Order: sequence, then structure tokens, then C-alpha cells
Amino acid sequence: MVEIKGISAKAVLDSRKEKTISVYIKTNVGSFSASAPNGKSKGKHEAKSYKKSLDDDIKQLKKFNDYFLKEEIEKFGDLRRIEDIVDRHIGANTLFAFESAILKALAKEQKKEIWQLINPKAKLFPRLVGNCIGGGKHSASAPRAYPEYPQEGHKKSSLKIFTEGNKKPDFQEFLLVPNFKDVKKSFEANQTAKKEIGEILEMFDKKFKSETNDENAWKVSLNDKEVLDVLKKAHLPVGLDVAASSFYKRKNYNYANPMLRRTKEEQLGYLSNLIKNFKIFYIEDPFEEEDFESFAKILKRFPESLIVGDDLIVTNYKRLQKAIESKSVNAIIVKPNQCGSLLEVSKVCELAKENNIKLVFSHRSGETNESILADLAFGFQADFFKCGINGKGREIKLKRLIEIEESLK
Ligand code: 2PG
Ligand code: MG
Repeated sequence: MVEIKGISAKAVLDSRKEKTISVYIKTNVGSFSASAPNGKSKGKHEAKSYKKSLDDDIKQLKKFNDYFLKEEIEKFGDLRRIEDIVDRHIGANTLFAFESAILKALAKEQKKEIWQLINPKAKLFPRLVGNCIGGGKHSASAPRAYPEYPQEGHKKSSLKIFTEGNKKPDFQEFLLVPNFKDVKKSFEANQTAKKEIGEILEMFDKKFKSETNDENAWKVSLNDKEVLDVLKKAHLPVGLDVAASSFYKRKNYNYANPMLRRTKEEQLGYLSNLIKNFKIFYIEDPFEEEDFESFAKILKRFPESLIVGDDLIVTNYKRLQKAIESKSVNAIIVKPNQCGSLLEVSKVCELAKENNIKLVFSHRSGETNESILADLAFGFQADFFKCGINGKGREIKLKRLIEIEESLK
């Protein structure tokens, strides 16, 4: 069994150079650490990353130090005792990093891999979902076409100024979803395709500078349809993370390129056309995070596509129940730090599986060099693994998944 002998935490920088938490534990079987990622396009209903602040969570953990000394951990389910002690006194990022460090210690003590602690019989490998071209909030450093969405009553001449700046896709992610038998092959296919798409963009997008965004996806000066036209050339199944909440305001989806507002009905019509015309296989957050009804409508129209809830569900058991009742999704994003508790993650995965809802384990836009996501995805038998294509923090996870695959051959 694992005995926790000491715990500490500190702030570290994520891939966006923003602060996140790293937790360190000393145990009878050695020292372990784990860090949490940071989201930017966060769901409104996500658990808070920190109770009051990152610094305060560090202090809270210290305060609890003595309580943990009495705890002995023998199995995954014993995380319950840890959660009973911290009992919502720390935020989701801190809890996730802490529990991850404990799992590392437990794996070492039991001479197992982390995924084996969750499901020793795991054998299904997830299909990769890789971000190739980005827009929306993750490409924020590209100059916006206008400072704010123009209000009604703007003169035509001023609208012209708004539209003449650099274009940027409104959708957050244009994804490739290869379907090879091996994770390794899919990983390589995504890397090759992204490179080739980069070469095509050089010809297609006059302002293209081979720059990448927060998730190491290409930054472009194109609109959504133009991007989809380019992406076709990868000859791989295509996905979208619309991240619709990020451009939903006052009951409208406010598109910048070309500039127009869409009601939810118009959004449904527009996305339906895109799904048909571009054979979109995977579509995440097509509507804002409260609109379970529109999700259900698009799922009814396209039961063969994956209608994926991220901000809609936020790895939350109750919201998943609601989505099941309203038949809103056939797939969900699982981001462990959206709720922090790996026990909640486990419950969410179980409920999804019982209802034939596919699991998409996902990175965050601000990542660290932590690899545990791959073990969690495999342990919980995720159907998909959304973890970018390039970038150190992302490749570390993808390579860990490949390592697990090779170890079982
Ligand atoms: C998303 C994620 C990851 P963020 O919306 O799916 O791609 O973004 O981590 O910023 O919430
Ligand atoms: Mg998303």
C-alpha cells in the first residue's frame, strides 16, 4: 500500500506560459509529481480550477498535510478518502494533479502501469483527433478583423474597415480524425497531413506565415469554409470544434468571416450544410453550452456523425444525465480537470458507456509535459483521444499512448 508522507505544490508554467499547478508527494515508495493543464475556452459550468486562487490552493494542501499522513492507498477507489479530506477546499486543477500523483505512486508500488489500476483488461485503443488548423479563442494573438462585433446602426463605411483586416476562422479547431488500426500510424498520418496542409496553405492563404496557435495548429487568414476546402486535401476524415459558446452573444452566433449573425435555427441550417458538403464526421459544441435542444436536433439529422458535447457537459455527471434524457449527444469530451475528481471522471465514463455515448479524452489548450492523460484514456477505454498533432506537451501524451500500444503487441 502507498503511504503519503508529505505533500507540497508549486506554480509552474504551461505551454502558453500561464501559471498552473504541480503537486509533489513523498511516499513510502518514492517521490512523485503531476501537473494540471489550463483551458482557455472554458465551459461556464466547469468546476473552478482553484478554490480561491492557485496560491491559496497551495496553502490549503499544506494545511491538510497531517491528515494525509494517516491515509493508506491500495486501489483507485481509495481516492474517495482523499476527496473526503479535501472536501472541496481545493479547486479542480489542484485535485486532478494531486490524484494523478497518487496514481503514479500506486502504480509504482504495485508494479503496474497507471492504466492497469483503472482497468487491467483494457484493450481498445482510441482513435486520434488532431487539431490541424485553428481559429476562435485559441488563435487570439492573430489580429482580429475588428475590435468588437459591430452594433446595428453602424455605417456601411465603418463596416468596411471591420472586414478589411486579417481574416480568422470563427470555429476554434479544424480536426483530422484518421482511422488506421494503429495509434502510431494515425499519429504519423496526422503529422504528415499537417505538414502537407502547411504547404498548401502557403499557396492558398496569402497572409500565411507558418505560425501556429495555442494548440500548435496552423494560424490562417481564411474563413471557415475556405479552411474546410483546404482541409479536404488531407484526404482524412474531418472534424470541427465549433466552440460555439465563444461567439454566442445576445441570442445570436456572431460570425466575423463573413460578418453575419445567425440565430440558432440559422446555425442549425448552416452547420447541416457544412456537414453534408464537407462530409464532416465529428462536430464538437455546434451550439452554445445551454442549448441541449439544438444539439438534439442536429443529432437527429446526422446520427451517423459524432455530435460531441464539451462545454455542454464539462465532464459533469448531472449534465451528462440531462444530455442523455434530451438525446443531445452521441459523444462527450472528457477533460479530467473540468471536474478535478478522477472518481467523477470514472462515473461519467461509466454512464456514457451504458448509454452508448462515445468518450473523447482531451487535452487542454494550455498543456504541460504531463503524460497521464494517455493512461487515463486507455484505462477508461476512450473511443477517441483528442490531443493535437504537434507540440511537446501534446506529443508526450501521444507517444505515451503509442508506448502502451507497443507494450501490448
Ligand atoms: C476545447 C479545448 C481543447 P480549452 O475546447 O476542446 O482543445 O480548449 O482547453 O481552451 O477549453
Ligand atoms: Mg472543445
